[in-house]
Amino acid sequence: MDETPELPSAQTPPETEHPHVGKASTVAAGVAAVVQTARWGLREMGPVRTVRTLLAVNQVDGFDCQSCAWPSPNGARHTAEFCENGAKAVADAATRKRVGPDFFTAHSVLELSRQSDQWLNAQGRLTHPMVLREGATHYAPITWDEAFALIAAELHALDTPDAAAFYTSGRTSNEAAFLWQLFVRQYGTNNLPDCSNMCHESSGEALNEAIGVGKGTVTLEDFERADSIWIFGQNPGTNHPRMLTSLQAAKANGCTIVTVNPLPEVGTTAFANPQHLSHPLKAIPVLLGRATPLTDLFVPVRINGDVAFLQGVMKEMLAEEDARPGTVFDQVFIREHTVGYEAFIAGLRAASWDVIVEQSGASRAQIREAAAIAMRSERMICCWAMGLTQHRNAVDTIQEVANFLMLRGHLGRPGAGACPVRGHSNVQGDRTMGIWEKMPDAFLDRLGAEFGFAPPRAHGADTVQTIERMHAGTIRVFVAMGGNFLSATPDTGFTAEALRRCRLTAHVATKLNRAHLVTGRQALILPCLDRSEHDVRPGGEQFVTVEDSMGIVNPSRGVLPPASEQLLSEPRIVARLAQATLGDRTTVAWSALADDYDRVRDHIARVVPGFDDFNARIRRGPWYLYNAVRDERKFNNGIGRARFTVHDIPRHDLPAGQYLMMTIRTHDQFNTVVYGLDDRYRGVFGGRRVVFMNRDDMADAGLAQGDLVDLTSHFAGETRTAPHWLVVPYAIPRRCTATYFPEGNALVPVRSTARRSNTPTSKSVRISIARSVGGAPPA
Ligand SMILES: Nc1nc2c(c(=O)[nH]1)N[C@H]1C(S)=C(S)[C@@H](COP(=O)(O)OP(=O)(O)OC[C@H]3O[C@@H](n4cnc5c(=O)[nH]c(N)nc54)[C@H](O)[C@@H]3O)O[C@H]1N2
Ligand SMILES: Nc1nc2c(c(=O)[nH]1)N[C@H]1C(S)=C(S)[C@@H](COP(=O)(O)OP(=O)(O)OC[C@H]3O[C@@H](n4cnc5c(=O)[nH]c(N)nc54)[C@H](O)[C@@H]3O)O[C@H]1N2
Ligand SMILES: [Mo]
Repeated sequence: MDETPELPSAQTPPETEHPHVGKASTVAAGVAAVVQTARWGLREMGPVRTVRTLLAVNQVDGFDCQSCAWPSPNGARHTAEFCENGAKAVADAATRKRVGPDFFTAHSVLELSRQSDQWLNAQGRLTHPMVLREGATHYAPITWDEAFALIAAELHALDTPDAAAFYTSGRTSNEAAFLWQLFVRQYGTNNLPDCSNMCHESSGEALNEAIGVGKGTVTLEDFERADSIWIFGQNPGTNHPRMLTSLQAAKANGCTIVTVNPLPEVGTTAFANPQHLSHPLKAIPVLLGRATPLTDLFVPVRINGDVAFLQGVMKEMLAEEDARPGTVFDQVFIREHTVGYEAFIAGLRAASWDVIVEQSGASRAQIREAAAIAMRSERMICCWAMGLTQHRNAVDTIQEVANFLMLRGHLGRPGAGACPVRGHSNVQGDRTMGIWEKMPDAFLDRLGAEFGFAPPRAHGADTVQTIERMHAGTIRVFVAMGGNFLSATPDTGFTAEALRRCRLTAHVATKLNRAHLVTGRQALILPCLDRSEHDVRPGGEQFVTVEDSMGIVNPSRGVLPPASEQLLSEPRIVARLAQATLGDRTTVAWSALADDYDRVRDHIARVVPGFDDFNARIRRGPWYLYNAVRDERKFNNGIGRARFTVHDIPRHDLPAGQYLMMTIRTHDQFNTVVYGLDDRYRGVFGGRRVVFMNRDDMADAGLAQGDLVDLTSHFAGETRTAPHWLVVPYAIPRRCTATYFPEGNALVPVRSTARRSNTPTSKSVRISIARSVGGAPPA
């Protein structure tokens, strides 16, 4: 009988204890956040290092926080310019624990794969380049030279450069990203998938067509001036905590805040600013646990109910405009700066109230109240994140937000605009630097001219296409600059098969993760410096730069000694890989660039628009990149005008027993990096394998809190099942459910993606729920 050897597990193992459902925090941040910050810092770094490290975060002469992309204030910065979750991210990188060769000798890959995601990350910083040779059970040390030679040999063995893919996660600095895409294009492919493909790709696609800028159009100063801020599909209390400070300031200036979300997320309902603890008077309410209620109107939409809701609001506004022409819509802006208004209005008239109310999940009264706020708002900002970008019709939804802004001319004037809130701290900068599988020709022209070569023009593979091509055997070498391609991507089982079919998978990384364990025939771990660490090169002490969510370019300078002497910086890793791979074929002075990042910036200044005089300017401090919509009310989308677009309301006619599932983040994780097992704002403690359900749906299905269920997703006639989830009753609309990312990813079908942006539909998965039978794993 044939014995198939056991493969390393692509999933975190079953939890040994059930999560415990307790009282959710009623206030975001506050004293608890300060206590948590200290706890995480001390646990990973000890007292001296904690103080030293945290004081450098987001300071102009320190390093950019590794967590989210929310901007730091332009003027005076607080001594503590970070949040609880930023502190977790910093502590996670600055930890004193180490994963070196001994660790890999002691544990086989199979054994490591049986540990949880949290355990893997908690072992510490990677210190040495490691190789998993064909057939080996353990990673073994390898020299940097051998590692680069191995990748180069595998790349040379391919029939075409398009049989390799080069992934980027959004922590990569501008300098490293610029070199990375240059290397990849000199090698000969545009296969540059990135985390943005799973994140704000839909925003870029929608906005580029609608308004000619693929990014947001507001600054922090606009936040202070806005009279209404709308937050769609975003959980800032957990994922962008410093945004709460901006919202609180806006509110103090009289701004009305509308939150549109299936869940009443605590951050947007009640916030106690921990920065006020250093101010005797302001500290009193914080210490008493008293909070500023941030949201004025909460609209509990159904999952993917946003187009229906927005059309309802705009239909109310249209009725008022019909009654008193010229008083609601900005007809001058519409006439002078837009196209498509007539068709758009016809579409609104045709939309049915029954469908709007049923599909949005919002009541007529809520829609009317929202419309009243919109009609009196002179300066409106719309924010959004993954709750809008990860659906089949995500691009439509975001264009509906653009329509909403255009009606009253809220583009290109102070206090108003679009604010897609970015995730990773430099995901926006990476795109600006050319990390995209389909960079426009104008960029490729300048890149080619600067370095004297002909960049490939055929579009490359995005993240989902990379998975499909690895699975089909047409992409055979996978190299990642950061991230966790196995666990962040959809369809974990399928993606694991895809990775296993590669000849080589290689990861530049700071911490161990599951993508290092589910590998190609051979695998490499290439450990790099973290942003918090000194980077000393022959050209002196180096710094890098990042671009935040509002298009501000910031310097970032490490303050800690490197976690190991073996570590190389990301720019240096790229340079040495390029030299090993391209040899005499290259037209780039790679080692000179890696010795002095000023030289990289000089190239960037000539290739990337808006970076003229980069070196001199960054030494004067952070600056705003030019934004045609914000700065000049110009719409460079080919027609020179903002474009109204008409969209159908998506219909989710779920058969009995089926639900929509969204996959969301807890308060104790950064994407696939699980720091802890609590989600204190939602009252879940000590575990992550839960499914949130509406109480009435539970009653109809005969389920009670604490029942164990199996979840099955349904797509295009296929099913995928993931066993053993604990049912948790929650304030979530009927027929809507939620699980946590990345555990829920096994249920997201790889081919279920957003139209046009090809982003996995991680927030709309159709599932059915069945009581688990047989052995429940947790004891
Ligand atoms: N601490 C911490 N910070 C982070 C991250 C992290 O993991 N941890 N991740 C970073 C990254 S890469 C990103 S992209 C951002 C992510 O930031 P978020 O987008 O806030 O993250 P999610 O947890 O995916 O939350 C999505 C929110 O959308 C809501 N939602 C889901 N479906 C819908 C819908 O159909 N309509 C509406 N209106 N709402 C919906 C959910 O209830 C939830 O509140 O955060 C960044 N910052
Ligand atoms: N179901 C579901 N899936 C999702 C999402 C969702 O909401 N639901 N969200 C999607 C989104 S928005 C995103 S952005 C992606 C995230 O996808 P990724 O960016 O691929 O994933 P991360 O978990 O952020 O990557 C963590 C790893 O990055 C490495 N790392 C950390 N810092 C550095 C560094 O400075 N340099 C290098 N080289 N490596 C570093 C560490 O080894 C760590 O283990 O996931 C997507 N997947
Ligand atoms: Mo993201």
